[in-house]
This record gives sequence, structure tokens and C-alpha cells, in this order.
Amino acid sequence: MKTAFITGVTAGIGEACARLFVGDGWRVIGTGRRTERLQKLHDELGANFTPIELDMRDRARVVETAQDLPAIDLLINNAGYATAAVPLHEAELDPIIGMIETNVIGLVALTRTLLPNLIGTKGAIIDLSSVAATYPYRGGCNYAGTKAYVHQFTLGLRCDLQGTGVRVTSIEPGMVETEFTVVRNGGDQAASDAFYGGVDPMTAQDIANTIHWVATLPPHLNINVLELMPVNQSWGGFAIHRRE
Ligand code: 8X3
Repeated sequence: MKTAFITGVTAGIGEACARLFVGDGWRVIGTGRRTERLQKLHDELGANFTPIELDMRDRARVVETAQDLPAIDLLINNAGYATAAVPLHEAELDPIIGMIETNVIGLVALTRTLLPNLIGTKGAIIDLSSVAATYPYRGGCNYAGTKAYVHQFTLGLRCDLQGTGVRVTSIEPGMVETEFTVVRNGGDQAASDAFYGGVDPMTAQDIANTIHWVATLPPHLNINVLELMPVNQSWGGFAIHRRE
């Protein structure tokens, strides 16, 4: 039985991945901050799902958790979020630092600590980046920066892991309707509904299916980067300010 370690399973893409992989006969160890949701998922998925309460900002606990795991075949670095989409000169600093700690520092600490384990199993790493790594949007400079880090970290890791048999992939979705935009709008469900309204956005299940496809490809095949958007999302071009 193969084992996947998935961060951020209490909602959205991580939760859909936990369900899909357990349903496909994997053992899943899933982390999250919200105990009740972890317990609910445990009740639903049973013995093949092991919940671990973990805040990715707590680096000591991240390292301790990663050191204490059985053989892991697949690491899905999913935990991450965006702070309020306001221009940096109007934004509060502390939430931004927390996001960088989760999206980047926690991910690096976890991956670094788990690498000997993953090299031992000739496993795979799937990192959740975003279209924001490539296409900037107003109010997203730090979120985009974290996702650009994840993109480049993933590509660089492929170089480091050359010859080990470990596969590494960056998954880069656009609009996926999850709690992501509720969080990005400070808990405002209506703002999230308006953002996704009429778009036919991707679903967490769409991305989980893609991740599962990548993870179950033959071991000689590495998907480096995979960018996905709903058909109704594309690019807006440059914004130009003209003096009066
Ligand atoms: C966020 C992608 O398109 O919702 O990772 O801004 S989008």
C-alpha cells in the first residue's frame, strides 16, 4: 500500500486529494490546523487516513512531524493561502509574513526534512503553485511571490534530485472555487461568490484528479509544470496609468 503525505487537508484541494487517494487504496497522512475538520475526515475515511494537527508556520513542529513518519511515496505540498488582495502600501504586514511562513518556509522545512524518506522510496513531490506565479494581479504581489518561489523551488529541486528517481511537479491552477477566495477576502463569502459567479470555475475535484493522474504516471515520466485555468479565465493585459 502506498502512502501519501498531504498538507492542508481540512478544505479544498487537499481535502479532495485525501478522499481521492484513500478511495484509490492509498494510505493518507493529512495535516491541517482545524481539529474538528480533521476528525470529521477521519470519521469519513477510516483507518487509512491519519490526521495530524499541524500549523505550517510552526517550523519546529513541521520538522518534528516530518522526522517521525513511515515510508512516504508521495508528498503533496498543498497547504497555502492568500491574504487580502489589497495593494501592499495599504496592507498589514503581519498577515503577509504569516502567509510567507506557510506558503514558503513551512513548505521548504517539510520538504527538506522529508527528502531522505522520499529518496528512500523513489517517491514523488507535487507542489501547489498557482497561475499567480506567472501572471501578476493587483493586491497579490506577496502571494504571487510565494507561488513563484514554489515554481522555481520545484524546478530547482528536480536538478538536486537528478539520479535519485524522485519525481517533482509544480501544479499551477487558476480559479478553483474553494474557501481560498473567502480567505483572500477576509472571510467574505459574498465577495467569493461574486468572484466565481458565472465563471464555471475549476473545482477542487478537478485539481485532485489532475494530481492523482500526475502521481500515478509511470515512474520514468516527470511532469515538470502543469498550468490549469477554467476556460472562462484568461489574461487582462497591462494596466496603464496616464497623467492628467
Ligand atoms: C489563485 C489563482 O486565479 O484565483 O491561486 O487568482 S486565482
